[in-house]
Amino acid sequence: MSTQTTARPLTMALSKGRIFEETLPLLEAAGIQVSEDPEKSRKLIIGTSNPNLRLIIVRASDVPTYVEYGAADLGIAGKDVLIEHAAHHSGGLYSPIDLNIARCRLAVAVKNGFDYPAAVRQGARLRVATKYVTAAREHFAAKGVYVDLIKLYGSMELAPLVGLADAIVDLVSTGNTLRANDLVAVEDIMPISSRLIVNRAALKTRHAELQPLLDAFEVASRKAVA
Ligand code: PRT
Ligand code: MG
Repeated sequence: MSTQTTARPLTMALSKGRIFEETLPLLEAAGIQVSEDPEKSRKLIIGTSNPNLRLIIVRASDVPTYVEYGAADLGIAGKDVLIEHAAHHSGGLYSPIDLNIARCRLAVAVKNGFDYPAAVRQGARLRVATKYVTAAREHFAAKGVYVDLIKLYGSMELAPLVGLADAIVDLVSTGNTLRANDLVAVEDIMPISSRLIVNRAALKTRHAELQPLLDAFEVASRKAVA
């Protein structure tokens, strides 16, 4: 068997913003510098100091798609994104490492003053707006609470304020967004962090190139938590 590497460098899919920012120190710990800042440059393919590694910049919710189809060999995505992706895809993804970055929690929130426990006790059918329909459906089903889920793509915080929904399921980190909109978190669903994901075929065909990178990420993410 040939030990030669394939012509295409390893390709890692990342989203701009918090995931990119929190991945930079992990890359640096692995001895990898990024050649451009995606917040400033408009480039979607970014080189690194490792000639066998390039980054592609995609929407957070598109990261699993690039990795599943093999257009990227690996990527970093939030558990929230992975849960929603898994509901519609059959699993060409391997998710070996919790990087413990971009941490937050998935929670149920309502307008200040809305008696959520009473609504649940009374068996009222709740209207819940969310981008995270799979996670929300599973949460309320496990509680035996009937909900009508309303799919939104962003700004969930607005829904209870204008009568679109009784509650939202959204990510909360500092809680500032909820407070600014007179909402309160009433139930935690799960803690969220970002995972390294790897294309299953690449894991076999490019194992020798991928393994040192996976090892470096594993070590760096453990240090980040300690
Ligand atoms: O922004 P875009 O529509 O392109 O996609 P995205 O919102 O999915 O991407 P991005 O970059 O905002 O988030 C990427 C990942 O970061 C998510 O998939 C989560 O896993 C993780 N993450 C961590 C968060 C947050 N913390 C977070 N606070 N993602 C979103 N938020 C939002 C939240 O939805 C709410 O609107 O920030 C607001 C609340 O923040 P606080 O600090 O006010 O509580
Ligand atoms: Mg966002």
